[in-house]
Amino acid sequence: ALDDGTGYHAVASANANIALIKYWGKADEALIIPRMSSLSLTLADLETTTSVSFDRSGRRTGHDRLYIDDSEREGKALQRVSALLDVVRDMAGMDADAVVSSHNTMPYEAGLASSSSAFAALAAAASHAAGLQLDERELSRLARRGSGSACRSVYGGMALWHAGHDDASSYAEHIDCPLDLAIVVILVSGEQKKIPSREAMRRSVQTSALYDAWVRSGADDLEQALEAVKLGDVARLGAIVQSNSLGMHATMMTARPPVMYWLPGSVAALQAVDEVRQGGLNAWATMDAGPNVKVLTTQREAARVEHDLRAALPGFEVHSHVAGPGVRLRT
Ligand code: 2P0
Repeated sequence: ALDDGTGYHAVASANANIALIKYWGKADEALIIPRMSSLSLTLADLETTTSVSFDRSGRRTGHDRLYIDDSEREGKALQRVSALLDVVRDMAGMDADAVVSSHNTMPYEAGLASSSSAFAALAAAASHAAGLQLDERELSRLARRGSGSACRSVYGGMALWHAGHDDASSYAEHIDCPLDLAIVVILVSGEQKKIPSREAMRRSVQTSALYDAWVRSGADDLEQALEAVKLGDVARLGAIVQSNSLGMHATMMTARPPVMYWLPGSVAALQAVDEVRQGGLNAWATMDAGPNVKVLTTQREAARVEHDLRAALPGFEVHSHVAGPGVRLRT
């Protein structure tokens, strides 16, 4: 932390990650302990940079300030940031208001507004500004308190989030991957979703008759995905990834009331991915809490997959991403 005389300041960057084996549902809502372990790939280009300054000169007012892409935010966004800052203040035994400023550097209007990069960058900047020296596991646990998927963005490339059963045992770690994977994003819509993923997963857990079955098959999917990674078998990995995502969406569609993130363009994109794969390329679809389709492929094939998808889906933006770095402090 840099002490400029009035307070403590740090800046950190993190990249968004896409789950290959999904996290969908909490066992503990307050601590964000998931019902299942998950596996992800952190992506290049989709980056959040966040600065945190604790004001130690004035009296604590109990009000932090938050700026996202230079516009001040209040309400829910500020509440979630302040809640994570409270965890940090508690750990550091400090009581100071903070100013948080966050910039997203996305190469296009992503519609992938990911809390994963945001809370990983916030956890790193805030803990450092508070003078805490956390190791990667501790940082992953802290990021998890802000947003579950953020615990995986601490790491570059592939990460495995162990569900665990309490705060200490629920964290992510890096997984070595012999495959050079890439993700091609098909932008179906950049609009903000009407149902936040937090609410959507709660509804799936509480009301979908398929939920327990999905948790069981998810455990099996993870085991098989890790085996495929170890063997360097991208086709085997891709088939599991695609099926796992569809299973997650089945729990949403069977929730009451249902959660349906799919748009007509999502179905068109899924069909185009099938056609590209039938043309002989590795291309496996996965979807998150929104209408966009992400395609797992290899770095070697990414340009061709991108090209074929653009041809099949005129009017859709298509962008490919290689694996990106883990969280890092800036000076
Ligand atoms: C994932 N998603 O594994 C899953 C797949 C979306 C679909 O994690 O409530 O923002 O903050 O823990 O991490 C998105 O949910 O939710 C997510 P909280 P988060 O990437």
